[in-house]
Amino acid sequence: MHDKNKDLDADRKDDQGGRLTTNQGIPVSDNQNSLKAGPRGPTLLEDFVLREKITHFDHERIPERVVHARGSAAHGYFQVYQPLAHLTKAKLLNDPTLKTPVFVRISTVVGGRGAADTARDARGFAVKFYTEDGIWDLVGNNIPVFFIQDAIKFPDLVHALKPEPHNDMPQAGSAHDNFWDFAWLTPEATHMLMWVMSDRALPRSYRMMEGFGVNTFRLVNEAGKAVLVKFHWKPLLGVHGLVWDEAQKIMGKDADFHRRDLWENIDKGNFPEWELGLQVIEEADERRFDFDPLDPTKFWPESLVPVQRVGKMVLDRNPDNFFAETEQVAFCPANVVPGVDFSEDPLLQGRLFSYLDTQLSRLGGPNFHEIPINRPTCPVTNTQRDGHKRHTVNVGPVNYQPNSRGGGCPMQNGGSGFVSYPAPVSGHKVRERSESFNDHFSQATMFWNSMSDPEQEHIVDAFRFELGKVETKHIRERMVDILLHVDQGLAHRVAYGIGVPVDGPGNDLAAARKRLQAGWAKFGTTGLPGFKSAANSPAKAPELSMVISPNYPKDNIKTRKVAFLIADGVNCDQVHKIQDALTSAGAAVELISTKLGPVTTAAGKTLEPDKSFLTAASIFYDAVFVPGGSQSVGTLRGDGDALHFINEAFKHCKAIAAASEGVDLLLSSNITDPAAGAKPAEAALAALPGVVAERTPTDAAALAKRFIAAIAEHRHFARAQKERVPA
Ligand code: HDE
Repeated sequence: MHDKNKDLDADRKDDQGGRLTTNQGIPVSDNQNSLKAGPRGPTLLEDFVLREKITHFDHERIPERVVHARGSAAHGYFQVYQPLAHLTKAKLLNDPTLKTPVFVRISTVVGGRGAADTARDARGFAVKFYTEDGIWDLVGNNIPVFFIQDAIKFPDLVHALKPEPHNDMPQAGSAHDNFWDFAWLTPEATHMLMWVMSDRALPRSYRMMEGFGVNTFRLVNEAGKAVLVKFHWKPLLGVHGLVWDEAQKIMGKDADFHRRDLWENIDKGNFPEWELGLQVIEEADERRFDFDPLDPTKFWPESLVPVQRVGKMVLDRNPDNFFAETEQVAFCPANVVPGVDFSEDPLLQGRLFSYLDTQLSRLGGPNFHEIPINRPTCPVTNTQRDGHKRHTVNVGPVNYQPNSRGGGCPMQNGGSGFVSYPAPVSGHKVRERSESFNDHFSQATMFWNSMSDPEQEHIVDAFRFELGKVETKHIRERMVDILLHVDQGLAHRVAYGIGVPVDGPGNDLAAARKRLQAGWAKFGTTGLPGFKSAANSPAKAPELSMVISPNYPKDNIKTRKVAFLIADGVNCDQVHKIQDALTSAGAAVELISTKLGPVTTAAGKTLEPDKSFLTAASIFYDAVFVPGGSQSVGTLRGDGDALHFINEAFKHCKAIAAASEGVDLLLSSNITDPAAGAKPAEAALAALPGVVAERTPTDAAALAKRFIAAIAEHRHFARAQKERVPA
């Protein structure tokens, strides 16, 4: 195996134990005082120690990425299960003994480098494979479709999404007039809007999130036969989301929520794993579907094109230095190895140009491939030389080709090098969109129809939130017109929440279409949609739902976080037994109390809380347990933070367990029985979905088992009562 980490060892440097020098190696006598003309006098220009230090500091920042500025990354490896010679000649996809090193960066798209992790946004999912044949960058997102069909629209999309130019607000979010103005004038964005308004845009963890290559690529085998392919990353921990209220609160209480989660879990040895999935369409079948496989606003339903899981990626090492690795890494979808090739997807074609171009200025010149994290693990030999920040000292006089002085070296590889797939191309030069890209709504409707009730509810709330922040009335109205083309029920529910009147169901669609078409014609939307309805796509695709999909198993609680609320007098036996059961099932438990410092249990023993209510909140946990102990629960019942903890966990539909007197804390909270619309009696409380409440627990193992089953479900949306639970 090529080992990227061994390669990086040459560049790793630990300054511990060394003597302080300048960058020129000159020993520094005093790093606390600048050179002055007398202790109270002015600083002298000759102070090269001060000048070098300040100058270096002044230039420590580089421009942040124009999109995907905020990200976290990790090292790992990829291994294929079986040779895929029938599909591709890519070596890493043909040798199951080969562990190909990877560096993966996951990012938000819109926010700046210092923005918060849990904003509503797509997430970038960029994988750099260091293969024997050079770098392959699979630069994807956690959403399989994109807003636009043609790269020429990308700068406008990003301008509209980013903070507005006059006041630089809002940070990291799309809830503002510019974005929604662009959205109604860009009907091809409708499908992706559905994804971004869903809980997919609020991942619980980067480790519990899918990745997609989005664009269509080709795989090419040794015989030169090509297929069209979509790449998927399927997380083995399942796919889980936050809810919006929770995500917003986390933005304030821990802006680094996802970054911390990834870092801490890799640190603890909980290495995240994803399986690589392939969807393959034979070139002969390219026209068989009611979507065009080259259209990046469409996904390929798995019932039509199944996903084959072909290998596994494991992330097992945190970076050593955020700047050197995570910030300086440069991904580019144009970096492909023999066996992988591009399709004519017009969005991909534009991307092939953009990444190298932006990196030239972001990383300061044409030699950024020499930055250790970007350096291939295989040899790099060519006649490209010089330029800003060149590190390699190329020796010898020969820097041209062909040459005889150097014996013709470096030699071309001919057929064993990267040979572009000879896709037949013909046509007139035109600025046009293919007719086959014209249906902008059918898959948005399929997405909506595939959601469970709570997921639909969340999408409605998200549209109401985003459009509720839009101040320009006609933008809100036109977005309702767009949603009428997705689903009339959706449109009516959104319209109700944002005060937009809509015509009665049945006769409103034609009027909406007229209004939209007039607007699109007036403001320059090209490629007017044909409003085709899908012919051979299924009405629903179960894989779209995070709740219903069989792709996302809910059978374990590995790496979930559970809070135990304790105070002096807590039942220590219950704490230990439930804690042992949960940790044996792979969860992490944290003890939370009114303050830090030892808690004395009812049995006179000592427990050390991990956090106090000041530094912990229910939003950081997947579930909460209240052990018994009358004194402990008495204290917690008198503590607003403890009651809020329970209310909030209930409101966010998380698993809640209580034993013995712990049940009283639940009864004192604002937990509401959704059926009765009122506080439940004790018997009804224990029957609520996701609530395990036992006044006289006889068998801790049985209680833990029920609790574990409730946590594995992730959320219990059946009891959603957000209006009634103050939290
Ligand atoms: Fe990117 N994108 N993008 N993008 N993109 C960048 O490259 C661009 C698109 C994606 O962790 C930039 O080095 C264009 C789709 C990720 O470093 C830039 C178009 C998808 C990352 C750029 C797209 C992506 C980027 C900014 C339309 C999902 C972060 C900084 C034609 C498949 C990679 C940089 C990292 C970054 C251009 C559309 C994913 C400006 C022109 C679709 C994950 O070059």
